[in-house]
Amino acid sequence: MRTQVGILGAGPAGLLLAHLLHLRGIDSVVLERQTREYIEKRVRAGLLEQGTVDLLASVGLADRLLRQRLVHHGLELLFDGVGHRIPMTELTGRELTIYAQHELIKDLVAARLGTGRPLLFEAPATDLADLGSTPVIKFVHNGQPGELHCDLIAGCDGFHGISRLSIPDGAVTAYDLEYPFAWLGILAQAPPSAEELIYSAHDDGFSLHSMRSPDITRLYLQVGLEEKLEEWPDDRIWAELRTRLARRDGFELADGPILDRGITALRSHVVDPMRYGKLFLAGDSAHIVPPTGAKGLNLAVADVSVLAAAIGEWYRTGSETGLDAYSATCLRRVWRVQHFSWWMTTTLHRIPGSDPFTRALQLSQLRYLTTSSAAATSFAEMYVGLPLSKGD
Ligand code: RFL
Ligand code: PHB
Repeated sequence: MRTQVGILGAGPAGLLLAHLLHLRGIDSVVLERQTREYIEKRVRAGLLEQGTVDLLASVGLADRLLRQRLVHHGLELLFDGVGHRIPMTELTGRELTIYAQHELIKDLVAARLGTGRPLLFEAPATDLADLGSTPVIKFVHNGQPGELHCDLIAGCDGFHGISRLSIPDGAVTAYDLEYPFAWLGILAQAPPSAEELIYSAHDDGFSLHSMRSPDITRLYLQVGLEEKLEEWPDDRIWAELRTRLARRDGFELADGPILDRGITALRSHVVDPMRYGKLFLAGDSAHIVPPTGAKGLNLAVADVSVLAAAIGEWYRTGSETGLDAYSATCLRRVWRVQHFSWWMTTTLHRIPGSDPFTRALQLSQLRYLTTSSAAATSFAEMYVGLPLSKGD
């Protein structure tokens, strides 16, 4: 098989890139390790920046999203039993969208299949070769080994993919930070108990009230790194959520059947540069942020908008300027977002083993954020998302 751009992974990065390239008349093949059913059900992100939504709408991918999304104009920071609203739209002029990642994946898969161009499921890439000259992706499909010859490879295969691992030792620098806690996330058949997101910095640990629709709540609890789902029966989850979301003005957390549950470790990770020869990394394969700032999917979208423009320029004019600038352009945004995600994480979580001084600093920072409009505006600017770079 031969194509112009070989794309590893049918997550948001890979599928959106395929679409943006198609609109530029560039051919691609998308290889996905999992089944279609699996990726269309995988519960993950929920919060999209306005820049992400605007981009999706501008390329015809947001029809269902714009009909079904929930629009938010603020969020609440809860500490010391009191909730403080940050009016995001008032401070920035931008709004936030709640729309489940797996719904977006369904829209992106449908758009790709609608073009008639290849998207192979259960087709894991197993090896990348000749990355400096004429790249080849080795993969398996229907039990048969295959080879995909291409001009360029887009490694959109997430943190556990093979692209990043195919780069020889020493060719890139990896920055990595692991946090001493994890998130237990549930999806519940229950109406949201508040109209907006609530980020709670409770003494017992962080928790987050989010949602997917008027009937479905998404909730998270900070848990220990070693904890297992079996240690968290439903009653314990709800009791802990009630404790951590409690407030002096009274708050009734609606509960209901738990539809999905999972534990995710938190990490920060950056690969620099996001390129090796003809292999370009995008999304989670190049960087991971802890979910506290809700940035991972949005960063993946920002990467591929830059990459699609650079690849388009290369095919159109032969100029490598955009391709050469790809990594540095993306990494400027990535590091800003890394800082924001790390800062939100370390401000809102209980740091195991930390002293009262650390806790006092956290609370002081939260009081500052919720009483100074300058501090709140800076926070809001990052939370709603930086504009996508020009020329995307
Ligand atoms: P993905 O989504 O991981 O997709 C990679 C795809 O590559 C496939 N793959 C392979 N395919 C072929 N051959 C191989 N060898 C392969 N190896 C892997 C995988 O099966 C997969 O389908 O990466 P991508 O596209 O870069 O997208 C990144 C986002 O999925 C991720 O950053 C977000 O989910 C992060 N995230 C959030 N981001 C937000 O912007 N807003 C949020 O509110 C938000 N909340 C979250 C989150 C992530 C979470 N978890 C579970 C990590 C909440 C949580 C709990
Ligand atoms: C979610 O709805 O899944 C979500 C929202 C905000 C976050 C993280 C996850 O910061």
